[in-house]
Formats: sequence, structure tokens, C-alpha cells
Amino acid sequence: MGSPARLAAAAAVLHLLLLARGAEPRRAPPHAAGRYLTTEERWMDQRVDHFSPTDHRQFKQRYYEFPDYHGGSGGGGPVFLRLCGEESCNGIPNDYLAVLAKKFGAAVVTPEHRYYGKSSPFESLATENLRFLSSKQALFDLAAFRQHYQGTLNARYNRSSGFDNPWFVFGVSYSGALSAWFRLKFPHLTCGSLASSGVVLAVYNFTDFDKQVGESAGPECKAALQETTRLVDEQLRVDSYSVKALFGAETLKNDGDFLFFLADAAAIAFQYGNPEAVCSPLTNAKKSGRNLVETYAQYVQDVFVKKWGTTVSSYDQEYLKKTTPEDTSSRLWWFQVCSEVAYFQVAPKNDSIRSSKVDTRYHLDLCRNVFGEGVYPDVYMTNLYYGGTRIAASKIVFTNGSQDPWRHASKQNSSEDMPSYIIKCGNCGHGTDLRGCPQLPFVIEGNPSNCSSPEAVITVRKQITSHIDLWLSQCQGPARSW
Ligand SMILES: *[C@@H]1O[C@H](CO)[C@@H](O)[C@H](O)[C@H]1NC(C)=O
Ligand SMILES: *[C@@H]1O[C@H](CO)[C@@H](O)[C@H](O)[C@H]1NC(C)=O
Ligand SMILES: *[C@@H]1O[C@H](CO)[C@@H](O)[C@H](O)[C@H]1NC(C)=O
Ligand SMILES: *[C@@H]1O[C@H](CO)[C@@H](O)[C@H](O)[C@H]1NC(C)=O
Ligand SMILES: *[C@@H]1O[C@H](CO)[C@@H](O)[C@H](O)[C@H]1NC(C)=O
Ligand SMILES: CC(=O)N[C@H]1CO[C@H](CO)[C@@H](O)[C@@H]1O
Repeated sequence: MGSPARLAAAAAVLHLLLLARGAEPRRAPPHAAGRYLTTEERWMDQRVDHFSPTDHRQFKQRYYEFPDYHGGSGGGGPVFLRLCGEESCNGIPNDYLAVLAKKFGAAVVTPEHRYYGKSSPFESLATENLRFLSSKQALFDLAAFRQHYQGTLNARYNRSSGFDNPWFVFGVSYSGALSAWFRLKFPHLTCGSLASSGVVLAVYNFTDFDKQVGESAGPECKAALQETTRLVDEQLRVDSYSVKALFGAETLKNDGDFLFFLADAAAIAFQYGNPEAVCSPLTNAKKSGRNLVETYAQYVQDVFVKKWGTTVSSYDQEYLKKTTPEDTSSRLWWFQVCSEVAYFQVAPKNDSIRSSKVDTRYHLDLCRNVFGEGVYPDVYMTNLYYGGTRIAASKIVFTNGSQDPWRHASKQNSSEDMPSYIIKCGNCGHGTDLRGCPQLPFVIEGNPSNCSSPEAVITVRKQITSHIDLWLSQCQGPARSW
């Protein structure tokens, strides 16, 4: 992640929640038929600063609603609050959540995260204007949104204003963390949460990310990736322009940006369930003595950039500095990274896949260069506020894909009140429970049939369903349990 979510897409675009580098979401998806349940925009007024007693400014927050499956007498069925994360929110994706909504007779609503897409309080994203961009403000938006939408439903069904539907919250990746944190901070507003690949632990030096890439790759592919990194580091010293040009990335003047781009190109393959896309060509090249750097460059250009829609500029600090960029998500996510959650994807001291130049210093320099002096991720305070993996809440399901480098920032141990499941398979990545395998290109309904173990996905989906069922049933009436 960069961003936990990121995809762009030339042909495909998905709306995955991606965390990939700082998190760069990728480009806005085309509205291909079937990819979304709805793309019809709605709006609500939201406060710019929920924590100031004197600042009453407002901004327009975009959202979507899909009531078609809503059941229950007089529209009393559940409402599924599906969170959008660090990217433009272009509709309600037609993935496994749609299947769940149908099963439970639930309406689905999705608000866009503040600042992203069309929900920005400011036109200029100068650092000064980003001071209201935080997970804490975003959670308060969600609480206000939840009440606003409940009011809309009550009016629609001519109900008294005190009526409350049972709500359940869903999110993947950063929005998976928000989903867990929402249940933590506003337990009276939701019956439970699903935190799919929810990155609830703010991590400063996130070396486990790179380690997981190595484990997911397996020994042979890992060795080929490491040799490629070594060769690129060497060529960079000799003739940096030529090696960058080979990857179509000669616009990246900063060597760190270039090396991060290459590191992410490998990580994203595992994150989104396409290990063979990078491992097959590299291990074949190694066996047949073909040039590893050229082979990797071809993967980066043809697959990472063209097929999956990554933009080189999203790795360019000169681009990230722009305060009115066309793609706002990269700058915005980096701000969240640099001010709140870090997840610095640094090279481990030993045995790393990525270049050792992608280190803590690189990340701190980026934060300073892009946002100015004084923007620094205080992960201690973030984890103090939410509890990290020791989050003290209840009725949250955590799910993680076994191959996903992000899973080490999620809650992987299980307790009765907060079950955690690892979906184990060769291409189980980020958000596999909702999105299937692979996630690039996007598959409608998150079909598990191409997961290397469809059973693993199906089993976890059954477990998720039974938790939702139980917690919704415990949520209503005066005997409600927490
Ligand atoms: C709500 O009341 C209005 C006006 O009395 C009526 O036209 C409408 O059909 C009612 N809607 C429902 C869902 O009962
Ligand atoms: C992160 O890594 C850097 C460089 O290795 C080190 O100086 C620093 O102490 C580490 N910080 C934490 C919080 O682990
Ligand atoms: C570094 O990694 C290699 C390969 O995994 C391992 O054999 C070696 O013991 C490690 N060294 C240290 C100091 O951890
Ligand atoms: C849960 O896992 C974390 C790290 O993954 C560990 O620090 C903690 O002790 C574990 N808690 C329990 C109750 O096992
Ligand atoms: C599954 O993979 C096969 C090829 O292996 C492909 O033809 C098919 O479209 C894929 N199905 C899904 C749902 O991705
Ligand atoms: C519930 C579950 O599958 N827990 C496993 C999660 O992953 C860790 C290792 O990362 C295992 O130790 C747990 O058993």
C-alpha cells in the first residue's frame, strides 16, 4: 500500500481496496455493466471538523444506496454499511457483499471517505487543508451518516423518528480497519463488523510486509526476485537513466521512488492473488539463463502497469507534491500514512526482497518533501487510541488471506468475541472473502472458483455468515446484548 488499496486500470479497474504503497488507489473504474450494484450519487452535509466547538463549516459527502434487497416488514430489515476506503468511491461494487445482502434482506449504503473522490472539503490539497483528514474524523462522519440515513429510511417508511434498523458494517483493508474501529467507538450504532484484511495495527517499520512477500513467493521465486533487486541496484549505480527507461519509469528522478515502484510491482502480485504473474516469468528466465532485469521489466510494463492499471506518476514525489492533482488518492493516502498509520514498507535488515534503499529514511524524507516539516506518523498515539491488535471490542470478524503481505497489520489471533480467520491458499490475498481470487482483474461476486483452494474461501464465508446471523439476531429489542 502503499495503500492498502490500489488499482487503476486500464482495462480493468477495480475498486479493490488496495493497499499498496502508500496506498494508492488506482484510477477510477469505468462503469462497466455488472461491476456495480449502483453508481447513482447521493449527498449529505457533513461537518468539516467534528471536534471543534466553533468551526461549523460543512462539506458535501457523496454516498450510494442500494435498497433492492431490503426486506423485513415496513423496511425493518438490516442495513449493511459498506465502507469505501482510500480511493474515489464510484459506486457499490457487485462482489460477495451483494450475495450477503440478498441472503439477509439488507439494504446496502456506501459513503465515500472524506477528501477522496468527490467528497473533499477543499479544492486545494495543500498540507494546511489536510488537517481534517484522519481516521478519527472519518469515523465521526460514519456515525453522522448512519444517523442521517436511518432518518431517511424512517421518513421513507413513515416511521417514528426513534425507529432503528439493525446495522452491520463491512470494510476491506484500511476501510476494514475503519469497520473494526467503528464497532469499537460506536457499538450502539452497529450490531457487528466485518474487518476483511483490516489493518488495525499502525506499524512504523513494517518489515513483516516484505518478509511476507518472500514467504508468499516461495524459495525459488524469492531468490529470483532478490537477484533481480541486486542487479537493478547495480545498474542504477552505473546508468540510472537506462535502467529506469527499461521499466518505462524514467520520469522517476528519485531513485527511492523508482525502487519503491519496483518493490510494489512484486508485492501487488501477491496482495491480489496473482503470484504466477510475476513468479513464472522470473523463475523461467532464471532456469533458461535469460536476463532477469529485462524479464522483470517486461512484467512491470505489461502486467503491473498496462494490465492492472498502475500509474508510474503515483510513485513520483514531484507528482505527490501537487495540491490539485488529477489523481488525488495517492497524495491523500500518503498524508494518512505520514500523519497517522505509517505502515512504512521498509526493507528488513536481512534477506529482503526490496532494495535496502527503501528504508525508514526514504519514507521520512518523502513525508517531509511532500507535506513539509512536522508531518510525522505517531503510531504510538494511533495504537493508543484504537488498541492495535489488542483492540478491546466485540462482535468483529477479522479475515486475512494467507499470502497477503498486509495481514501482519491485522488481528490474526482469534477470540470468542472477535473471531479471526486466515483464508489459506496459494493465491489468497487482500480481501479474498469478499473478492475471490485473483482480484485483478475484478471478478463479479468475488467468485472463489479460481482460488487455489475454493473450499478455504467457502468455509470462511460460511463462518462470516453465521456470525452476521447471530449478531443481527442479538441486536434487537430491549434484550439486546453487546
Ligand atoms: C407514507 O405516507 C405518505 C403520505 O401519507 C403516503 O403517500 C405513502 O404511501 C406512505 N408510505 C409508506 C411506505 O407507507
Ligand atoms: C525503525 O528503523 C530505523 C532504521 O533501522 C531505526 O533507526 C528505528 O529505531 C526503527 N524504529 C522503530 C520504532 O522500530
Ligand atoms: C539472514 O538470512 C539468511 C537467509 O534466510 C539466514 O540464513 C541468516 O541466518 C540470516 N542472518 C541473520 C543475521 O539473521
Ligand atoms: C495476539 O497476537 C499478538 C501478535 O500477533 C500477540 O502480541 C498477542 O499476545 C496475542 N494475543 C493473544 C491473546 O494470544
Ligand atoms: C478462472 O480461470 C480460467 C482460466 O484458468 C478463466 O478462463 C476463467 O475466466 C476464470 N474465472 C474467473 C471467475 O475468474
Ligand atoms: C484463526 C487462525 O487461523 N489463526 C492463525 C492466524 O495466523 C497465525 C500465524 O500468523 C496462526 O498462529 C494462527 O493460528
